[in-house]
Amino acid sequence: MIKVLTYGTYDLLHQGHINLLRRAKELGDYLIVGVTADGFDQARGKINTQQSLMERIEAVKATGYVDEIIIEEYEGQKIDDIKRYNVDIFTVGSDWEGKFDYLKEYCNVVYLERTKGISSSDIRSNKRNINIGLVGDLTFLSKFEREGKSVNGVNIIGVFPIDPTDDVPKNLSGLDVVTNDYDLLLSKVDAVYLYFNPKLHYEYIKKALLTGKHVLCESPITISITELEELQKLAKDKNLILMEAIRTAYSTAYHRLVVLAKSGVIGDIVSIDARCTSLRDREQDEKDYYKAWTSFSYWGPNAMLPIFQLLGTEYKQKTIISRLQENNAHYDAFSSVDFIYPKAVGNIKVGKGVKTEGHLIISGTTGYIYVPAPWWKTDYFEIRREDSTQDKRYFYQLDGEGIPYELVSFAKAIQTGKDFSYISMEVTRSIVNLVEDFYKDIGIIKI
Ligand code: C2G
Repeated sequence: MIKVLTYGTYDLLHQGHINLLRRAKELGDYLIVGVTADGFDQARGKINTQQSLMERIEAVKATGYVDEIIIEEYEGQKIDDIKRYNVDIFTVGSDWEGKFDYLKEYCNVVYLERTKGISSSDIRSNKRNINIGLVGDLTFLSKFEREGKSVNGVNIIGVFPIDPTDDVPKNLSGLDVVTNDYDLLLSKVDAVYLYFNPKLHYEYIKKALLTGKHVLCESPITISITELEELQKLAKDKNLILMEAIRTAYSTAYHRLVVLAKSGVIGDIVSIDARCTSLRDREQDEKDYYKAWTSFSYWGPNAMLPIFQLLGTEYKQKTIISRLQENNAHYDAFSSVDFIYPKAVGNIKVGKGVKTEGHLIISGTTGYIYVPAPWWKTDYFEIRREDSTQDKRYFYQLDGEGIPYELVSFAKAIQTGKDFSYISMEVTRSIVNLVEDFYKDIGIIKI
């Protein structure tokens, strides 16, 4: 009996896949198909598969050509599978020509001609194809474009440098629409991404929503709850998406850490310590109207994220302590916030005028999670215990800083009208609440 083996994602199964499976089966007597697991697809850069693994398996089964289905989960598995299942022929489409010649050591390798003119990517991008315009600080937007352009079906087509004196970096100057006219940008896109001084967010978001455009906005969305509620209502009334952007929430390692911690691996969570600092020229910060984040508004949302996501937003008490810049009552060079919960505490330390270790430590009753600096863009964390032989390390592929996943969620939300955000409404509200207190100087201890 000749055993044939092939692999694939088989997202939105189409004629190309069906032809391949039919011809693969014709090569022998028994066809085994390895369907790629989501985690492995993500690791190899396929991040916006539309269907779940089960849906894809069902579709492959339904072709009727397949005798056995296995799941592909790790790099190098093909060699193991060929040996394990006594495979005679490995086959794959001609788009992989030459790539699997190393398997010839174990079995025959056949590249079957790929069906022209059809692909999952085409089907996906016909479905969505969302044109996005970037607005704000070009240094960051340049990075956003580099990471975000890999996302299938999302086209970053324009940029509006909010500060007219900014030089447009190379990768942005090549976009279709480079303009100092916000209205013009809005007229050319389906959605905007905003990254600039949060004090100015409100008017830009409102204008975008009023012109029927979806908005992805860097956190904090606004600096007042009233404004947040007004904008959320406006978005809802107009069937538009208004989504908060904190890329850490979308990075694989951070997301896994949150679900692990919630599942009780370190017992009850008793304390969370999150620190984020980045030294910056303070004078520049104060002058820079469009980029004038305070330490609190710049780092606060990111640092509060694990506290609100793991301990909830119902804290009993909070204390904000800010060390202010001399002669400037509004610029905090450093802030520390304590949150007191019924059975736990959270502390953040943030600063642009101070440097400290940027770690995240989540302490529980049976152990703690340690994420080394810079935890907000880590690919790695550890679970540590009293008995250090029980320590465990977790490594993940870092796909940029989470921007591609954030964009995929945004695009899915636009497409389906459903909420795909990794950040709950309560967390968004609580962040704005704190930022509002900060800007309005409510209950802040100044030093
Ligand atoms: N295919 C084809 N014609 C198309 C599209 C795809 O013949 N128009 C083939 C591919 O060459 C592959 C199979 O269908 O053999 C599944 O395609 P995908 O779902 O895109 O999976 P792919 O990423 O190519 O997976 O490591 C090898 C991979 O597992 C193959």
